[in-house]
Amino acid sequence: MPKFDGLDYFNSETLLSDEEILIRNSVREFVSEEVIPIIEKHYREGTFPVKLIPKIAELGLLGANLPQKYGCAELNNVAYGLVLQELERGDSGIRSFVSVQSALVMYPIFTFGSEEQKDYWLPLLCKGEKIGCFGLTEPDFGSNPGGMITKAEKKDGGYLLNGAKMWITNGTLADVAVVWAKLNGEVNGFLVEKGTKGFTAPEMKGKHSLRASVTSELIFQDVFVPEKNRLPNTSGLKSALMCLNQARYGIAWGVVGSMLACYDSALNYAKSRVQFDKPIAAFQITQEKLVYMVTEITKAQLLNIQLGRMKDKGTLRHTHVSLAKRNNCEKALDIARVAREILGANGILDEYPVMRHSANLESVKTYEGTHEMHTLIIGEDITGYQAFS
Ligand code: TGC
Ligand code: FAD
Repeated sequence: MPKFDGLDYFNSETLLSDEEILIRNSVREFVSEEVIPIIEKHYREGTFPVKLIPKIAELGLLGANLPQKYGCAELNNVAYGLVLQELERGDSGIRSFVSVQSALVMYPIFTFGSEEQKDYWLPLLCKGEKIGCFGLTEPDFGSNPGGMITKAEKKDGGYLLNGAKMWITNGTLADVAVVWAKLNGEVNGFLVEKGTKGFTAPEMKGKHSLRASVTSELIFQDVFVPEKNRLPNTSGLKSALMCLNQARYGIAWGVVGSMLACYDSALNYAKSRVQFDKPIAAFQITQEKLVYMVTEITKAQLLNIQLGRMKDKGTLRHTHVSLAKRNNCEKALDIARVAREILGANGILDEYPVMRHSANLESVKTYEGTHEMHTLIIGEDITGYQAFS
């Protein structure tokens, strides 16, 4: 396979430190050598490549922006973003796995957990010895998680959990689920361990998107959760939404990886495919499509670096993350579709990564807040009018 050099039309590398470039390049190499050769087979078979988990952990990619105290790499947020960008060049399912483990399981334990919970879970999750999932969405409450009906009732020594979650990434694989449920009407976070009586996590089948990722239901029937497994520092729905900011941040970076994969495929194809005695790259309409891709990739790269620097400085607001997630997902999906056009009929084959990225991006544009929800979140921020209820 030819070496992947990425695209850097505006020399955005000059905005990165040597360490950030080194980290990006080592993940890029890992993806070229270990992910791309196997991913189509997993996608076709609808399986997640679990054998990559120890390698991902060994590279320090799980909870990579969390403290070294727990065994994590303690990267800054730009380096963390670059990791996710490179992983998603391989497949959104691989980035999703890492996003969920890092942003939606390790982050809430780190932020809302007790010292005992942090000391026990974070090192195991960082080493990939335990896998986690995040249960917020329910069959009847997707964009509006505040309406959730999953309920916790106080009992001696703990809580009784009843309800169901749906569309949960890593659910069936997970040793521990971060579950959001209402206790006396207020949303709280709980750690529900695999094997707990009354708790099941059947895998959902029939996906045309994110096929190399496990998506599950979580079902709770009188599940007893001991007091030590409640996240003590959560305060209402806002705590769950804080976790979403971390994951949305990772998605804003990740989808640039999909854009790069699609652009690279389309450019190479356009230069080598001859019609009417010319490479199709020599036709103006093809050039317009390639220029569109380069423009949107460049804008997203610059947006992400500023987003990351703001996150590191502590000046990032959740509405900034919404803007980046919304824009980058939409542009990534547009780029995937345009790349498919350039490849003509070949674009639908799994010999090329384009259709897989395109199908994946339908989920990525939907999860972690749909395009419409992010429009309304930003709309409220700039007008002061809340328009989603
Ligand atoms: P609302 O009244 O607006 O807000 C309640 C409180 O929370 C504050 N807030 C946030 N805080 C931090 N981060 C955010 N993103 C926040 N958004 C809101 C807000 O200021 C308020 O604070 P306070 O102090 O005034 O109490 O709440 P609402 O119930 O009206 O809902 C707001 C809405 C619709 C924006 C929110 O529910 C939402 O974002 N909905 C989208 C749902 C979503 O994104 N679900 C994602 C599920 S997880 C997932 O998809 C994982 S995919 C993983 C993978 O595989 O990669
Ligand atoms: P709905 O909320 O029913 O929305 C349907 C449509 O209506 C959308 O277009 C939406 O934008 C629009 N809509 C809704 N309300 C409004 C409004 N007020 N104004 C305008 N339009 C509106 N969730 C988790 O908790 N954990 C996970 O790990 C997880 N992983 C996922 C993995 C995959 C592959 C997928 C596809 C989803 C995953 N999700 C997960 C769920 C995801 O977060 C939800 O699908 C998402 O939040 C949207 O909810 P919904 O699908 O129920 O759509």
